Amino acid sequence: MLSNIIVDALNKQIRIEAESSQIYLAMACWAEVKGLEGIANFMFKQSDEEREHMLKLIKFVNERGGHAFISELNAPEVSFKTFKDMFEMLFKHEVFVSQSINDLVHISLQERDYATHNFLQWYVSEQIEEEAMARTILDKINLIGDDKGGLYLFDRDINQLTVSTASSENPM
Ligand code: OFO
Repeated sequence: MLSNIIVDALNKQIRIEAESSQIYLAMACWAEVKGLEGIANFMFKQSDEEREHMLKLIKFVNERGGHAFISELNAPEVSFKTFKDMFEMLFKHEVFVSQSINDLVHISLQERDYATHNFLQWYVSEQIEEEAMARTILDKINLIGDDKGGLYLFDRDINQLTVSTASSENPM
């Protein structure tokens, strides 16, 4: 059985994951209308992943005697100056999410809720990988600079970059 403090904290994270999904969906749409097909597909996939993160939390809360709360969401940014700005925003957002997961882990320890603490370890590893991926992408973008040919190749190759490949090998 989850304490009220844990349920509230997990519900806060459910909202953050839902907002993450919307943020990446908005990025996908921006990229798609700019003709950046590869980046758009990558963002659509990211958005789906965030929804999965949200659903995993929802199931956990409901199955352990809590009630997952589906709330209103903050509207995401829908346009960006450059694709570099967009990926910088993605990176900052992932750092923010990691901080939020850390806070959640801290609360689970304070509450002596070791089952929730154990459940959250998946999110801890996931955030390490997501931050690593965002960093890898930013490094690539900095290498490209203003080179149009570089952007073409980046847009083509970003599809191959997944969370798991970013932290192990480098396919780009
Ligand atoms: Fe849910 O991992 Fe990104 O935000």
